[in-house]
Amino acid sequence: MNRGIVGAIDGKTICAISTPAGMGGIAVVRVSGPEAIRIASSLFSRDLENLESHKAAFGKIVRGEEVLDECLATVFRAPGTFTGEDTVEIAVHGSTFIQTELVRWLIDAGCRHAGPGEFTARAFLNGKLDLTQAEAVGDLIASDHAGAHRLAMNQLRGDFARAIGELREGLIGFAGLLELELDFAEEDVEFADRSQFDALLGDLLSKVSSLADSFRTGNAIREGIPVAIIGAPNRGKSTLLNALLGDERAIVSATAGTTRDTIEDTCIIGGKKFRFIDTAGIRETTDEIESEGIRRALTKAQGASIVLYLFDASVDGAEAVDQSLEAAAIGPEAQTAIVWNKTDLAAAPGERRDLEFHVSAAQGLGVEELKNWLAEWGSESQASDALMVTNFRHYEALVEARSALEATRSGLLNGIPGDLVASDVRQALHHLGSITGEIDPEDILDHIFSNFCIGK
Ligand SMILES: Nc1nc2c(ncn2[C@@H]2O[C@H](COP(=O)(O)OP(=O)(O)OP(=O)(O)O)[C@@H](O)[C@H]2O)c(=O)[nH]1
Ligand SMILES: [Mg+2]
Repeated sequence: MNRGIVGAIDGKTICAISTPAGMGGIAVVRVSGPEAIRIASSLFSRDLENLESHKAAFGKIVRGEEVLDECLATVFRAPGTFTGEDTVEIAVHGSTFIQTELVRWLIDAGCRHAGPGEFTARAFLNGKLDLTQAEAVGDLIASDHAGAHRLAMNQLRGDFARAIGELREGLIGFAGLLELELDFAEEDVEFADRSQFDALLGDLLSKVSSLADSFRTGNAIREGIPVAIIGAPNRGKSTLLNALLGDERAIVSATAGTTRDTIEDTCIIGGKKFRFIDTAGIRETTDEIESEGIRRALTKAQGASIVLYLFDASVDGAEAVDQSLEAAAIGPEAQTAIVWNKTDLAAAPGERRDLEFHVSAAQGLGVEELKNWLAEWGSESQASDALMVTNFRHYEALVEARSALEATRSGLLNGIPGDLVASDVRQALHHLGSITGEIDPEDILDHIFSNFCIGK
């Protein structure tokens, strides 16, 4: 049987290299479990067993006559440790040989090699972290810009878990009232006031909904705010993509219809991550492949937070703007900016509108101004300290909880028997609990921790 990481946790002392694979200045090997201090001490030139918690000792890794390295060993005593178990962190010189040899010696001395995410899984099982915090550890390690870092820190601090906890409490209170009513059902009394019920439920629903809806923004912060670059062929979309990225990412040519598929890449502007999407030029065509490219371009524009609609100052007239915007039918969710390109060849025609930029993508003119606006837009859209869902698993659970709550509400409105309504409430509780791990089907836990790498 294939046992997941949570099922495989056996109370043994585990060890693993916790720094990235490969050679470095130093590397840290982590040992955690009841025998951690004794085993580490048995390979160390100095006694670690009497070392105070959170103190480091400088010494040598030795086994008999063999000396492996000079290193620093830090002792952390349970329960005040990351995993909640006795832990020793051994900082050795970062040679791959020393690292793997030390792990081998530790295993010979009685450790078991840690599974993926096992340190964090132990922290969760020992009540040091809830599930959202355990996931935040992974997000924090993966964060590559300020926005993602801030979200992971908020989640690690437990803000999100607290909000979910409050929702669960509200729902448990609601379930209590409902059960009270069920108990008295035979006596044909309606115990609680149904309008009060509905108000309570409406409040829970709107909170769950707004959290679920925050995923769009939260995900944009983490994965990059989607910015679609669209326009007719040859307007310089690919040239602009390259200028924004500072990289020759897309092919540029004077032939109309050069870009056929969508091309995406991210870059960080003003601490915000943006995901730029270059698309096929929009025009009437009978070419099957090009048509598909245009369909994709319009779909990307629909899903983007920002659309940069490109025009060519040397060929397009002012009237092209309204015609094109109307034809593309971009929804209200996207912020559309007009970009007049090739202003090195001709001045942009017509009155200047709000949110209109004049650039020469080929010469890099005006691109800085466009970037500044993007950075500002990013800061404004993400300024709120409101809680944001960034994790797909949480989003899914919230959507499930929302539909269970909706079923509860319509059940109550339509006079469905109370025990059926109660089962919807239980479903909602189950989904909310799955976010923080207050229910514990092992498969959910395994799914989360198996996405971690060994050493976390
Ligand atoms: N003079 C001038 N030429 C430009 C500028 N930007 C792009 N071009 C030229 O315009 C032509 C088309 O550029 P692309 O970036 O391939 O245009 P595109 O919109 O991606 O075109 P498709 O992929 O065919 O839809 C190329 O020859 C570019 O060198 C500019 O700012 N000034
Ligand atoms: Mg192109």
